[in-house]
Amino acid sequence: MNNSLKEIADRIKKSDSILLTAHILPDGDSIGSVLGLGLALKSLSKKVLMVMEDPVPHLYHFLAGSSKIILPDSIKEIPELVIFLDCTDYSRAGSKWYDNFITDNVVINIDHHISNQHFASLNYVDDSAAATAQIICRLLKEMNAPCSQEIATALYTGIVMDTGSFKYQNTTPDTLREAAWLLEQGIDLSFIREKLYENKSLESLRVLALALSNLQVSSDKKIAWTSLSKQALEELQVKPEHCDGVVNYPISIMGVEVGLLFREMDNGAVKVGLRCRTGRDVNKIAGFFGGGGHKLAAGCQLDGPLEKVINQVLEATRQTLGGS
Ligand SMILES: [Mn+2]
Repeated sequence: MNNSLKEIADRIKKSDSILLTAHILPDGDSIGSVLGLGLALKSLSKKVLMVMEDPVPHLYHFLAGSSKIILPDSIKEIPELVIFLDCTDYSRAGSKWYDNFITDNVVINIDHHISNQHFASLNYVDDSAAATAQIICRLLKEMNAPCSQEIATALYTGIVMDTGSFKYQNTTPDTLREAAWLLEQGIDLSFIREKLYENKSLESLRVLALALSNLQVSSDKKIAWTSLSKQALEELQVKPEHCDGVVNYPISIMGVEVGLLFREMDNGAVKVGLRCRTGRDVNKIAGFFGGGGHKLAAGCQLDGPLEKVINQVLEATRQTLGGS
């Protein structure tokens, strides 16, 4: 059962010290939501603790306040109120560091995932929202909280990242209305675009070049895949994070229905990233190998060697596509 946004707003207004957290392996929406709400509450003179179990990725360091997000080890006092953002359940925020805070405290859960467990004392889950940041926009208006350019930039980043720059199916008229409201707060689109999309490392482009040169397509042109061997990655002297986003290239070829990326890791295991077009389901393929994700984007991990894994996953993919 959902509480109303007004109930959530009233509870927040009553609290002086508030801890905000979001899921592990933070993304644009979790960070944007924590910063957007966190900075707004600070400007209302609340004592705010922003906590995440994993560090903020370099990509999001441009967001004001990102250096104020702390690791659980640095928490020194127990807050009055704990708010979980973009988390389907407690465990999404990490490994139990929050146990001390959730037993006697009021906990608020604000999220947009359909699988949310309504785990808190007060819950606001809207699965029609494209991003948790979109819900935070509504909450700020409900609270009459100020939305500075810095707050708006964080929330806009959350919406942009969860909608693939307004390309994904989750983009609704309401998503665009909240984005429009953020634009009205004076955000600088050129600044955000440069930071998010024109800020790549040379290493990441070198990895992409390697992946594209290894690109292969099945004889029926429905499956495209590429691989990054441990040896080749070592020669380029790159880190795993430099491989982010490469998985989206095989599926971008005209007519291809499933795109795959095989990356050999230091320990010899192979990470497989799977992408497909609407109507197909790579979650099933990943699940077959003990992995998972969503219909259109999933992942799994298999024991090497690389060539064996490529053959196994290609075979499973061919079967899923119907004997092609
Ligand atoms: Mn999200």
